[in-house]
Amino acid sequence: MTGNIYGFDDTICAISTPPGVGGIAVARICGQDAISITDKIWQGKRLSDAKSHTAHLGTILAPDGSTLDEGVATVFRAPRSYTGQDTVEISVHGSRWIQRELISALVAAGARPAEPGEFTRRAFAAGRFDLSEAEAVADLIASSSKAAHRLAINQMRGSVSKQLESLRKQLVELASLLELELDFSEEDLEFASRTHLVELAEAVGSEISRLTKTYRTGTAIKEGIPVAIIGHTNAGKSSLLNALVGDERAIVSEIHGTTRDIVEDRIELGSYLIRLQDTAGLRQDTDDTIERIGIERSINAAVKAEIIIYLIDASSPATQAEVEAELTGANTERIIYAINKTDLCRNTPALPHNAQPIELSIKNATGLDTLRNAIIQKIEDFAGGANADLLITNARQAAALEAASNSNRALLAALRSGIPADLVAQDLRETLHHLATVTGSVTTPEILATIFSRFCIGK
Ligand SMILES: Nc1nc2c(ncn2[C@@H]2O[C@H](COP(=O)(O)OP(=O)(O)OP(=O)(O)O)[C@@H](O)[C@H]2O)c(=O)[nH]1
Ligand SMILES: [Mg+2]
Repeated sequence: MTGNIYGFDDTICAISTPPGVGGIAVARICGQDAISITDKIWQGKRLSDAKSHTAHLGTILAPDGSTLDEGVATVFRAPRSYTGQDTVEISVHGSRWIQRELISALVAAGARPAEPGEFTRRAFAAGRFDLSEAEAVADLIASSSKAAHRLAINQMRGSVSKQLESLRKQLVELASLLELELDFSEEDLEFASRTHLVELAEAVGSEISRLTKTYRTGTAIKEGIPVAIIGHTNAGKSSLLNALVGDERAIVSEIHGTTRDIVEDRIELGSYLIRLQDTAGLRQDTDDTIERIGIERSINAAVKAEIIIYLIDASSPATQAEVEAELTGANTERIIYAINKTDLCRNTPALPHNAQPIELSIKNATGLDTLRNAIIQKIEDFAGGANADLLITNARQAAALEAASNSNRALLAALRSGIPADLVAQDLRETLHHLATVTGSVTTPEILATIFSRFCIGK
């Protein structure tokens, strides 16, 4: 690759495996002198003579020339590497000392320690993938559940990019139809009917807003889906959190109003990472200021949660009116009703919409699997389906889509009002510009620096 403002001509090196001791550690060296620099610390087959995609056993020399380790060097020649540049990956024994000395030896031989995300930034600069795909690489590395992993892998393979490319094509078609109208405006000809243009812009607009709306679900899957346990005091909410987490995480007592603050823990359910929240019990008759603040927090948690588990004490059930009042504003499709302490009695209270509660006895550990499955099912209901693999999970992309959506709205208004084509074209260009920032075909060095600084060193 030739030099450019980012200085991609120098050779960088980093340990790409996690910091600390491991069975093996992998150092990555990348840049135009990657192979010759590695040869300086390498005894064995001369890597400069090695073919691309070949692995070689050899000895690695410390900066003072002594033997540091035996290891395997894999050679990737440009352009057939992750970054598109000459790259060597050296696997050594994973001691901290060896890792540190290996980097020192490479630096002494002429490489520079890599900045966070610098390998991926080079790959982006080489056109190996666009920005939304590069961001997915960071998500993939950070993914901690099957669902988050699947989303990231799909984005890395271009699910978002493909969708945007199809939108871009539709807008470009719209632009060319407008051009025609412009060229012949003198003759007062309208080549494409405005109705057709409006239809095109509407289709693009609804797809952009559909994508934008997936951001909430997308981030929930990526960062953990908030599930709040709500209910009256003493219903067994803290007991439920502890049972699902498998640990004595929250204080349990028979005293009403034990929990004052949100207690959160992460669990895996099915393919999803869940942020399970125990909350302060809801009750009217408390004068305790701290408890009232706690109750406000519970209501807030319920509003923000993707799923609410409303827990009822079978021995002292909440009335339907109370339940309805406490769940005002909550999305009814996201509520799971559960009735606890069924070991004491089996009253089934009337619930809003004739909902049937899940019967639990946390004391006897019954009903918990049914509850787990109900949670998974609720998530599948809103996050599953045909579009499950195409969700926006990145704030920068969501903001760009929001901006594209606004420009598209202005475009539609302009088209509908019948104003001249050259004025409409401006809104169209803006929409295209915002879409292009998602994939990075329009970008600035500052944006790139911010994005790639969030990566780990060595990626
Ligand atoms: N019999 C019976 N008792 C239970 C069951 N689950 C919880 N309890 C008891 O009910 C009491 C209240 O449990 P908690 O988990 O502290 O209730 P909570 O809903 O968190 O209460 P607050 O924090 O005050 O809102 C404790 O004494 C528990 O041992 C159950 O399934 N059966
Ligand atoms: Mg509690």
